[in-house]
Amino acid sequence: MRTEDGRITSVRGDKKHPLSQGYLCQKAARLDFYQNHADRLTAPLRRKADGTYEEIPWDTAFREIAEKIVAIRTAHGGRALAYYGGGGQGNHLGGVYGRGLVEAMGTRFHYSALAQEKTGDFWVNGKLFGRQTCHVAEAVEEAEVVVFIGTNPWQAHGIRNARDTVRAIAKDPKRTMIVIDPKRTETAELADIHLRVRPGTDAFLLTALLAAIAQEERENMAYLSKRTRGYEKLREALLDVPVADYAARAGVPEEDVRRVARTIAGAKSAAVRIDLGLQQSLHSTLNSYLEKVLTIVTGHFGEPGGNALHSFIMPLIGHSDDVGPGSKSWKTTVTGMPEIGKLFPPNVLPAEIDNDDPGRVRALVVDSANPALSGADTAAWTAAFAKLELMVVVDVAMTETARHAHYILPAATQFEKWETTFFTMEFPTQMLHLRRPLFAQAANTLPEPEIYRRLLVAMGELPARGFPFLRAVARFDRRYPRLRLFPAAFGALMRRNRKLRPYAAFVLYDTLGRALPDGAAAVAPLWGAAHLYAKKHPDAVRKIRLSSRGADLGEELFARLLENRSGATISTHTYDDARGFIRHADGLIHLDVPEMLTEIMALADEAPPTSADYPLVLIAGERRSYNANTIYRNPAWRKKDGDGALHIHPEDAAKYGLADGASATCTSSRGSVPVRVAVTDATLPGVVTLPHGYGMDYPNGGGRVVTGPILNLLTDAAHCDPITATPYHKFVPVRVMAGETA
Ligand SMILES: Nc1nc2c(c(=O)[nH]1)N[C@H]1C(S)=C(S)[C@@H](COP(=O)(O)OP(=O)(O)OC[C@H]3O[C@@H](n4cnc5c(=O)[nH]c(N)nc54)[C@H](O)[C@@H]3O)O[C@H]1N2
Ligand SMILES: Nc1nc2c(c(=O)[nH]1)N[C@H]1C(S)=C(S)[C@@H](COP(=O)(O)OP(=O)(O)OC[C@H]3O[C@@H](n4cnc5c(=O)[nH]c(N)nc54)[C@H](O)[C@@H]3O)O[C@H]1N2
Ligand SMILES: [Mo]
Repeated sequence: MRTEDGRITSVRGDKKHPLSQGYLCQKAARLDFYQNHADRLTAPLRRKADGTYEEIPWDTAFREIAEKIVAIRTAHGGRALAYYGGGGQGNHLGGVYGRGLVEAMGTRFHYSALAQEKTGDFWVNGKLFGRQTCHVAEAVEEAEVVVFIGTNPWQAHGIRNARDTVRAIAKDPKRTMIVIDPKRTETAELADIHLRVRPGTDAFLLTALLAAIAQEERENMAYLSKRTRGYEKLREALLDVPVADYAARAGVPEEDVRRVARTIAGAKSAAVRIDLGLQQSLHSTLNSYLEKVLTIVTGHFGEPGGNALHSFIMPLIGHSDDVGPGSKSWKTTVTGMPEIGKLFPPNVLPAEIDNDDPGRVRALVVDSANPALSGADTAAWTAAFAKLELMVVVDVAMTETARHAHYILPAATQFEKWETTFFTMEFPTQMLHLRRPLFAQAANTLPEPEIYRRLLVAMGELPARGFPFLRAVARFDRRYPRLRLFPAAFGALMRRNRKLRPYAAFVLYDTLGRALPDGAAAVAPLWGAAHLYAKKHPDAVRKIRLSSRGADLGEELFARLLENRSGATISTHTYDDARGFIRHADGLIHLDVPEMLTEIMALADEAPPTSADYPLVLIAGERRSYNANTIYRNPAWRKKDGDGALHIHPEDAAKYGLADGASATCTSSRGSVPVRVAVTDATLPGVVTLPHGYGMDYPNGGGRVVTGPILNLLTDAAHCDPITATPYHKFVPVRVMAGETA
């Protein structure tokens, strides 16, 4: 990046970056719109009775918030407190410290955006592989056959160097790219086979694919008997499936289903990459099961060029046992939703707050999230926020969510502090990038580690003076690295003081952190993570050309991370390692998941969802060239699609009297939003689409102007997956009418 007077004047890819090798996605090129804009927060704010805000000193903010949290915890217990977010796209380091606040609040109610998309995936992983932390990578760079289901990497960039990678598959005559998507996306246009599935019918399509494989006896039986358990019952169910009917239900020709089944089964290697089109639609959790079973029954899972379990240096998720006797897991009080991967689903939070149950959620801390816009049912969120006894928002910007908070704490931006992301989900080679600050912290902002440390001190959870002895040991170690006294001293303190254990990150930050060069204190928890990682995967870590043995290996890995400004590889695994990541005691993949089998059998009697009032299906929230969740607030960052047009098929446009470029109103059972119409046959008849990441308001001509659809005015939180409460954002029944009135 080039900078001038606090501005980012140009952004280019870094050729030395081990993963991107200089590739840049369209969002990153315009980062100055994130760093500099009119809504940046520059001082702690407290809400006044009239709803406006006054600036207050940090110490006042910490004292008052701490008092209120402790009072609610004392009066009602930890179940009255909830935490939302903690690290967003590109800023995961603060989340490590946010977990400390969750502990201090005495709650397990950690809500996260991840739990409105990926908890079905985590739940299935728990069943198949033994732990919800078992997470699947996909070798799209090497696979002979690549299947993209419900994802558009061209725009969303969920795979590495997405456009180059997709183009490379398309160009290679020996490789096959299969795209399953209702829309003719940029990715689908490059596909060898595009199955234009009807929205919400992937469960039928995937079941038909598996049934075709089973009925034509194309499973890899040798693989199944060696690596899995429990296929027999699933097979019996599949043998009964009418492939032609299910294909018709999905709107896909039966020959195409059979051809894809044969292509995957006959491939030397095949990898499946999925995302929201599958996860935020009908049968979300079942879909996550079926797409994994596809590469398992064909014997590609865990084999070169297929999907494989990977390691995490800093796990993004935890494991939650099923709720029951002996389990520590919680269910939500009113809606009864269990935690999955140690996370709770945003979809139920408004209902958990907005009720008169004595056990309701009364206090909420939000960090790096904007649920007022990103959560299903915006109106429900607004009502719920008003009911809270305490709401605190930690953000860099004055967001739609922040505007409801009692206290707003301004964080330094991702370019004013050390940062990183723990989206380390590659296989076989993993990397991590610790990013250094480019600018000094703006005005009266603080980085999250400091925000949480001071809050925990104010709550009486951490000593105000820190850990002077351990700090001295850390300084001493830096002068005499050979002695290395810090690990033992740190270990002794943590063993002696049980109360400190949930706060290990803060202890490291205060001690080792202060001894690190270049103000890198916030990355100190990675020292611990590097040690644990090196201990667990010594061979994989040594393959990145590190030579130490024993505890020195973790030290060397941490040093490598600190030194490499462009990011560093941290491990190279083998496929044998990946098989070892399965956590069932027998080392096998357990295909027999009763809940999934029941849902598969029930498909036979499922009537297609139709609605006379709302004849169109809205895919509410696609990724396009100019959306970036709700992160860029200034609409000037967009070079096109300024108001996030509604895509509609020419047949429907004619039917409803909508001309290209016209104003219209899109209405669901929950609400209406004004839209601009774009007529295109990239979408299917009966299906309209709107982008996610619009609807923010921003100062303009003295007032605040909303740009594009406030999408979640249309979505209904109750319209969700039964196991995970993941919203069906990609299947919202609507009608569209000309003109701007509802
Ligand atoms: N440009 C941009 N990139 C982003 C983001 C952003 O805001 N902007 N956000 C990031 C985030 S948080 C995420 S989670 C990822 C999401 O990344 P993706 O999931 O890849 O993005 P989407 O466009 O939401 O959905 C993917 C595709 O699902 C298809 N789809 C819709 N309904 C169905 C269905 O019923 N079946 C099938 N098979 N497909 C369906 C859509 O047509 C769309 O092409 O993107 C990340 N990248
Ligand atoms: N209808 C519909 N709704 C959707 C989706 C959809 O496709 N359709 N997609 C869903 C998906 S997949 C996701 S992931 C969610 C995303 O929704 P959210 O989880 O709410 O996250 P973002 O919109 O990314 O908002 C991130 C916030 O972090 C703030 N921020 C940026 N940098 C920092 C920092 O360094 N520190 C702090 N403290 N804050 C910072 C930004 O200002 C912004 O307010 O939206 C979901 N909502
Ligand atoms: Mo997401």
